[in-house]
Amino acid sequence: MKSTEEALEELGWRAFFSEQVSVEEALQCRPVRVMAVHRGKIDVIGAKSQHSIAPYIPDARPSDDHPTVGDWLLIDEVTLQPTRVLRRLNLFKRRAPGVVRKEQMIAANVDTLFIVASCNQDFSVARLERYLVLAREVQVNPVVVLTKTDLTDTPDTFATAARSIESGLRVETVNGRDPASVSRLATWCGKGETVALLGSSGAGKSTLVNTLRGSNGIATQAIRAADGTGRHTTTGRKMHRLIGGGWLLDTPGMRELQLADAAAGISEVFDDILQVAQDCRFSDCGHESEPGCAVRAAISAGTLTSERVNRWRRLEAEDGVDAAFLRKRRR
Ligand SMILES: Nc1nc2c(ncn2[C@@H]2O[C@H](COP(=O)(O)OP(=O)(O)OP(=O)(O)O)[C@@H](O)[C@H]2O)c(=O)[nH]1
Ligand SMILES: [Mg+2]
Ligand SMILES: [Zn+2]
Repeated sequence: MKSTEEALEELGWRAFFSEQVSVEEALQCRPVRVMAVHRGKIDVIGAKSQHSIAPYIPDARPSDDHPTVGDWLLIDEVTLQPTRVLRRLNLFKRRAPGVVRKEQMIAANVDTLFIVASCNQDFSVARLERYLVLAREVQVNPVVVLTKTDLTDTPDTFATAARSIESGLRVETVNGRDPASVSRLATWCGKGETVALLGSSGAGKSTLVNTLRGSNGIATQAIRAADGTGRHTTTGRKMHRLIGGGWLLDTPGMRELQLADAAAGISEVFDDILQVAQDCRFSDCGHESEPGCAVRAAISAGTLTSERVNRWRRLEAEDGVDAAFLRKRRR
């Protein structure tokens, strides 16, 4: 029979988490991992049990202390009530859509992020860049997965565009419905590994999960919406176990990913521009009409494209507004 430790490791348990649990705590509580979050209930799995429990932690504040999918929780052995969320390896968040500036947790304790996009008119470098910023911000290994290669004659055009975002970026092209084609993604889905899938609605996230699991258990979009934007087929976030022992975290497609506090991620993804900008004559150069602007010079010389520079400025501006707002609120 499997030991408790082995069973936990298959769920993604590792020293980073066990080191947070004191001896006394271990006597009264057991660790469980959050598999799904519903309204008023969360599904958790431990070494020897699974439960549906209330998600509320007494006195948890700020709201980040409440559990999200992928989290490790300690629950009371007797009452099964959660006592605390263990410190996270990482946490994916976004700015909640709408006027109110609120952050929304997407997933925690992720080893690899599959950024899923399809090889068709929905493909957008700007959108991939946003997801990549998110991955770099929380220091999770990103893999761009381009689906629907069977529906295009030129999958390489899409792959080349994606690779140009960042040198060394891992980009895989697949037919998401073909097991042989998606099998190379298994590299990231080994025992105890957690992979989160993010991307627009209709990109093929749930299809990938189904094919990797070898089942059609998850509902996927039946008919493609005529306007190409897609309806949301998946509505909740949920972890799915693979035969190989990995965990896939399926999420609903987002119409728009609004970054929250992503300055570090932006600098990493757009490092090429920042390098050039160091040579601008003024350290606070706005790269508009200032004399001695190295960024504009690079655009003229063809070493940077104005499209990429514009996308960078848009993200910087968005993030700047956000950061200023947060500073004000904290004060
Ligand atoms: N031909 C082809 N169709 C695909 C491929 N991947 C996904 N599809 C189809 O595209 C549609 C959308 O796929 P889903 O897996 O539901 O997309 P999703 O990303 O989970 O969408 P949401 O749950 O709404 O966020 C479905 O009809 C799939 O069958 C692919 O590689 N090739
Ligand atoms: Mg889906
Ligand atoms: Zn400049």
